[in-house]
Amino acid sequence: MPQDLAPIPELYVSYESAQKMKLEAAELVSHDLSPRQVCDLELLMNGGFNPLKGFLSQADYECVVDDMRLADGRLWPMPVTLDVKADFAENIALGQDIALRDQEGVILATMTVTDKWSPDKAHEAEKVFGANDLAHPAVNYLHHTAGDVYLGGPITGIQQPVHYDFRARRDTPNELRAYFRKLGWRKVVAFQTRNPLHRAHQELTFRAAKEAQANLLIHPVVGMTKPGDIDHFTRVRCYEAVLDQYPSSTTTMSLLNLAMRMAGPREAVWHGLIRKNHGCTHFIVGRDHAGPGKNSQGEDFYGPYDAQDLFRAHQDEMGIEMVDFKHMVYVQDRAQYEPADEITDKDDVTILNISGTELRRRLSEGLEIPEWFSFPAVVEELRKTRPPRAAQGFTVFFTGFSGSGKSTIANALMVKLMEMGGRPVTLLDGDIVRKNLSSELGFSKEHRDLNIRRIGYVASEITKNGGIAICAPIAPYATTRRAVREEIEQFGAFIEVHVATSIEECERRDRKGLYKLAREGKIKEFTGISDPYDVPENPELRIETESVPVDNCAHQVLLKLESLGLIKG
Ligand code: PPS
Repeated sequence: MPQDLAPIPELYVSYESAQKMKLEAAELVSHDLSPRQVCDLELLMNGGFNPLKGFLSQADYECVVDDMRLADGRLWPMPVTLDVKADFAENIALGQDIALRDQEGVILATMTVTDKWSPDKAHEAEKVFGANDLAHPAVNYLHHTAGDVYLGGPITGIQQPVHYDFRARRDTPNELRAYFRKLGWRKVVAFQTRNPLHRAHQELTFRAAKEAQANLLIHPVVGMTKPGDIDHFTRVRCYEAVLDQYPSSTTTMSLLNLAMRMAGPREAVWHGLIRKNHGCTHFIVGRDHAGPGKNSQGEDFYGPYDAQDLFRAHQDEMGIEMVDFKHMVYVQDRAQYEPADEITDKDDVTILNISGTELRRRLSEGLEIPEWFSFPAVVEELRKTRPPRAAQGFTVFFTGFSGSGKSTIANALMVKLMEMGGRPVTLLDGDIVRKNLSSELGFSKEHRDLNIRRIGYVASEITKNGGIAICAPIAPYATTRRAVREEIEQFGAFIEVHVATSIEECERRDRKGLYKLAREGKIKEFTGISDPYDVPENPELRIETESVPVDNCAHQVLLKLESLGLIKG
């Protein structure tokens, strides 16, 4: 397929016009873009999403959802829509210009609103992602994060979103096109990735380039990838370490600020169109390209080669050729990587492989990662960001009735952990938090939830930064505890400890005299007396305190932490 390196249309106005527009746009009603919308807007403005000229109109949206095409018939597999809250949309009239601001409030673009509609999200999920299943990250986003109304219309670009990181590694489609022109790269094969590169990837990308007799563009996504992925800062440092492994001047790397949707086959076609816009002639599509993991039934959302099939069916129209991914394995006897399907003496040689799960296990337990699998510099970076469990931050979250003994046990645990040393320890006790963080809150469901979410936020920051957070609120609602768990588990372990002292025993002890007042109706909404408590169903640990000394209760927690590998005995 012929390479096209002529400049691609961008949606930016000239510098002078932009200065003028910026002043005028300050008067417009403005929409604060979500992180995903900032990514989308950048690629709209710089031509990465060519031929789109703005966020999709309703007619384009409906055709894209149902047929993977714009209303004029051109191939476009992914709805790129501006979702907003219904109350914001209510005050927007068709034909009105709005300003689009980034998260700091900088005006990046204006949009003339030509369309406004409430999408059928379940239908969008079925058609675009293959199932209306919340286990799919983009379906979950659609239902739980995206606004209920979509606005469509053409964009006028004022300025690019600002990036402070890896600036020299970020290129617009036109910058890459100019680079390829300058170096005379007539064929370029792009490799899309959201994971660190190990030796197998280096081998397969090198082979793909050789096969297509092309130069190689490592084109990692640094916008938004699958929740739980390794952060892009670490990944880019890893990619930089691997770049030296390619023959010099055959390969380059550029960062793509795309917000992925993990839409498998449709996403592969989308990725191909985006790379075509960046001046590439070939694109590597692997097994389960942009796969979102398992659905709520524990099955894969897409077949392993669905993405390759859909890409192949459209590649002529797209003008970019697929290079299918070879599954590379390490043949120990020959000390080299080979495509699994080309090994004819499988029974006579030893084939080695380390899966993603095994790699994570080795990292979390601080075990060896062999040189045949990855490059020492990559492993070093990964070890920094995924230290062994015994060096990671974690949260111990006590829950139970007032007077159950949470604070006493939490205090004892804190002292024991401080005696052991190694990581900073912070205690977020119910009473302390209510004095310092939540002094204006009462005990309604809404206020209790807010209180627990604040504790969860602070604990997640502590956990992220390698510390130990010990929380000891009542936290009566299971859904709120679950939300806090999810927030914290992105960064480290969450150990829920149910201090299971019965309400009768708490009332008998009545250390603060509150139960008496609650019985007399002088304190309202008192947990266990006049307010509910959801007993944790599957806490990591349940402690009975009635005839067990505090020291022993704290010791039970320590034993649990030890068994989870979070502390060393
Ligand atoms: S919650 O539900 O998690 O937000 O509660 P928490 O922040 O842990 O605060 C509980 C402490 O506040 C005192 N207190 C009450 N508890 C329960 N219900 C009502 N209505 C209430 N009013 C005041 C009580 O002393 C709790 O302290 P602890 O340490 O749990 O005994």
